[in-house]
Amino acid sequence: MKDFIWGVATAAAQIEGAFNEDGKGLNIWDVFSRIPGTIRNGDRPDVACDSYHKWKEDVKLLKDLGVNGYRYSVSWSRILPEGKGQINQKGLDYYRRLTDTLAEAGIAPNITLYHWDLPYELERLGGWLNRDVADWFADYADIVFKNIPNAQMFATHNEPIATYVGYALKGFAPGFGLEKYGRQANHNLLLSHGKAVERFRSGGNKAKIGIVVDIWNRVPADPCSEADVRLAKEQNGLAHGSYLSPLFCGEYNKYVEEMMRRRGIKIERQDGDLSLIGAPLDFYGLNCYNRVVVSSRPDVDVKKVISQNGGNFLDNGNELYPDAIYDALKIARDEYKVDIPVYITENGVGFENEKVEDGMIRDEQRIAYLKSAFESLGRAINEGFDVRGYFLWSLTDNFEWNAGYSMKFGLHTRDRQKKASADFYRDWISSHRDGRC
Ligand code: GCO
Repeated sequence: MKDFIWGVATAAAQIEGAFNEDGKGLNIWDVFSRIPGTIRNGDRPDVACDSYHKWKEDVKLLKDLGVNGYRYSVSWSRILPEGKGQINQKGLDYYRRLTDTLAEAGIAPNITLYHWDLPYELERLGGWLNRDVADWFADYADIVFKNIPNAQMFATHNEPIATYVGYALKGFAPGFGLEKYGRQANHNLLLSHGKAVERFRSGGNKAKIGIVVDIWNRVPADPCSEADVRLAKEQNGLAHGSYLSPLFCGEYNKYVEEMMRRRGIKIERQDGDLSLIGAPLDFYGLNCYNRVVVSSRPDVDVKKVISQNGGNFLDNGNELYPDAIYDALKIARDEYKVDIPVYITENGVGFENEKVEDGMIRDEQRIAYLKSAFESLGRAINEGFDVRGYFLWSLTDNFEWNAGYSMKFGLHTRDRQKKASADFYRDWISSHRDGRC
């Protein structure tokens, strides 16, 4: 396929550091990570990979890999320290320089507007629980659309479920724990997406716009058990269904509606919200790492079931399930009517320990994972799925949210030392330019 993109993906809060430099305002992860017990080893994103200062080194790594796309996010509070109002010109200039440099190097700039780092000043106003956030986001998005003209793709949001987790399950920033909050945050976030898309279209921007939703397909441990099948369906509905139904099917997900009715949860929605949320997009970004086998029976050891069925595991305990991407593409197309071009916007694997030999990190397990993912991707493309690109997570080890720096996903270390997988990916790209795997 002409113009297939082989890229890598990163996110501002995970790589940039410089958390309080050159006018940047705090975001909710800067603050959350300062609460004792939230992040493993008390790690903080303050410095991360120092990409704010070392972005040229990152571009060099991208060139060495031979990628023709780079997916990164811009930090809302670096551009608008208070989330709205006064623009921080130095922040905007940073992203403009990076984007222009990539474009000149023939590396398509693919910008995510929101990768979980809400400006803390907006959190103080209620954050994603305040319906006004949809307009604040649209205003911010518009500033980026107008000031970064060389971007080729924009995603409004990355994995909206992370915001749900931050408001309903305490696990992520800002750290609330009410289902009702999670559901309200979801709604306001989707609305912010719709309003940003509206602004993008009215501005006549020549780039493409989409959204990134992850799919971790829940599969019943016992496909003959009605309870397992029902559990898997419900979990899928409550997870990716929460987003894909309103975005692509023009309706709220039935499992979400059922759950809210059962639990007496009411949230604020207005007429017209759904049609804004469901506005046509240019692409769908699929983040896909693995499937999840679920059982309704607490006495069932899911790992055992997988092994008995011939499944394999990586050293980190993750299942090595080759068809995760293929299955997720099928779900998007068949269950949620996604009929626009798809980019795999994230795929990769993390380890706490990696083998070092003769001073080189021999991350063979990552290579095995990638090979099997590419095979599955190839099968999907051969069968006619309209996949236009693949972005590997991630360029360097980075701040992996609650896992801090202990979970490593990079083709390079944080100090930019190359791992064996970087050579593997470079060679893979050069022999599969056309996207055939
Ligand atoms: C994710 C995030 C990344 C993670 C990656 C590895 O979308 O979950 O986009 O920020 O670091 O997925 O867990």
